[in-house]
Amino acid sequence: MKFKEIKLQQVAGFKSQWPKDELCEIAFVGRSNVGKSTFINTFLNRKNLAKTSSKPGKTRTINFYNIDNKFRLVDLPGYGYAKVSKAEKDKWDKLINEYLHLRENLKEVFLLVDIRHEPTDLDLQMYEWIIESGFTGFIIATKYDKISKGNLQKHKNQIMKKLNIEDDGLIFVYSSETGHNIDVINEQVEVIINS
Ligand SMILES: Nc1nc2c(ncn2[C@@H]2O[C@H](COP(=O)(O)OP(=O)(O)OP(=O)(O)O)[C@@H](O)[C@H]2O)c(=O)[nH]1
Ligand SMILES: [Mg+2]
Repeated sequence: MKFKEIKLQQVAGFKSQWPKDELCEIAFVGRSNVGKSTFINTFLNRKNLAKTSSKPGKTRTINFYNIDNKFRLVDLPGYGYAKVSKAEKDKWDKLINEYLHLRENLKEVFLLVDIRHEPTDLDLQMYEWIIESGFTGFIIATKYDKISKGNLQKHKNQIMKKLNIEDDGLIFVYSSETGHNIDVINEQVEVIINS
């Protein structure tokens, strides 16, 4: 699937700011700094569309990217960032949870995890919610360029074990540096929006 017109349609700090049309949406969730915003940039082949940072806690609003008026990709704040005030953390958690629980346009949710690390309890909690809510349970394991290829299975196993995943076809190993698997994810997204 090729993309022509991509725009940041809406930045929402409140529910009242969510787009009101009926386009379907695919959301990306995960810990702060896992690479959600970077994924959106590389996936859409637009370098600085979504703001990214080497420091966690960059995305603080819900950002809706409109693709050819056909569907939207949704970038959310991350969770699990320890060095942020309780008030700020509560605000982000509310934004994330409200969106995930109430958004009728939401068609699929991808959970991003850093391939180097064992998923956290918060990741597990999020993944269980994703499955219970009837979403497929796709995982994007980011930063593949940071491990040696020989260790791939070990890292995949670590993710599968922690998140109780049996089908490793649900895991897309990914790198924004090399674009590894970007075409496969593109095809999957196309299937989702046409389903
Ligand atoms: N090497 C490498 N770095 C990556 C990859 N994906 C993201 N990064 C880096 O990880 C850092 C965090 O990326 P972001 O996209 O801002 O992460 P985020 O999940 O949006 O973070 P929050 O907005 O804070 O929740 C940045 O320095 C990115 O360049 C990847 O696949 N490989
Ligand atoms: Mg971000």
